[in-house]
Amino acid sequence: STDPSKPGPNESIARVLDQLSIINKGDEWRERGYSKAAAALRNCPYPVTTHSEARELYGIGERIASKIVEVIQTGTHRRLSMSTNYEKIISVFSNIYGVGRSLAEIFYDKGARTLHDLKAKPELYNVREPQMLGLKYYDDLLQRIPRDEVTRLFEYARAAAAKIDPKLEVHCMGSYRRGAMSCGDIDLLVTRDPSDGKDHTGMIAQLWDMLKEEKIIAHELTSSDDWNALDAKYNALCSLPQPGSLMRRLDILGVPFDELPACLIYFTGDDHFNRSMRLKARHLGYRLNQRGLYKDVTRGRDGTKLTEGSKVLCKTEKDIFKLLSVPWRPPEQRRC
Ligand code: DCP
Ligand code: MG
Ligand code: MN
Repeated sequence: STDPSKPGPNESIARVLDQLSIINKGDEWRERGYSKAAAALRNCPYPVTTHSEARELYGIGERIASKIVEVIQTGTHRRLSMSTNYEKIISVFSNIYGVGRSLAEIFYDKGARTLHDLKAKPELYNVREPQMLGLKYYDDLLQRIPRDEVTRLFEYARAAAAKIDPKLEVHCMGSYRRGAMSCGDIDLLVTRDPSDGKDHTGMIAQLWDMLKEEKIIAHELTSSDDWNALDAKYNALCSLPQPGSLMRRLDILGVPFDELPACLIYFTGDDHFNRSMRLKARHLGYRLNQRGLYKDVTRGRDGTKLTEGSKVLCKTEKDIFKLLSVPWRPPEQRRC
């Protein structure tokens, strides 16, 4: 099928690379290499079948291209089939939403070996609420979300926002803004231009309540202490209101309007691109984070920050690229 909303033709290879990335957690270079390669494969609209086709993709080097060929030929990779039972179990546990490698190891050390063990005796293994949801929707949450479904969920959020205040802005960020055909979650940014004297205080909480009423948001995971803060942050599980829809992860981030340019860069990613932008800023004596670009930051000899510096006024993402002498890159090209 050529439907762009469906997961791409290299999805199964990308998944094996995801697994390799998880297995290599802690070995930052390998972990990142595999996740970059998985992303490159997901962005490739045609099926990759040979070493040279793999090599042509951005971010895939000699070594990973060979692995990809091996995955294509054997359906899995030697490192995976040889991986010990321990590694397999840790990998299954690490795939539970809200469980990192260290918690997976704790579950193992306490004697859990299967997802069923954790579900059957949550008290024994000290499984908490968010992880219980992760267990309940384990299969759903491992599925990528077709772009078209993200669009529909985004439309619900936009329609709700328009009812709250016509000037309330909702942007769909992350891999979606980068043009991905499928996304790991839905990332929404909420802000409002306060030049008419009104900001979005309290509006994210209203949006949240509306989406709960519409049965889009099914489970709240975490939220900020201050629901009314301009930078309130929420995590939830959501789904389309139609029966049979899969449960998806939703991130909502409120942003003070003056922080929008830096936050657009941050929340668009990808994380490798963000890291390179921050490094570039550092080399030029600036500091870039999700709140803004700062100048005159003084650092000690070991690189630790001595003063915060002062915020540089930026009205758009392009301003920040310009100040950092980085040629403009539209979101679709923000991959390193
Ligand atoms: N981000 C970051 N560093 C992190 C986590 C996130 O810079 N450790 C930024 C870049 C990401 C964006 O936030 O692109 C959204 O985070 P996601 O984890 O949702 O990642 P993506 O949306 O890029 O990919 P996915 O499709 O897997 O959700
Ligand atoms: Mg995302
Ligand atoms: Mn996210």
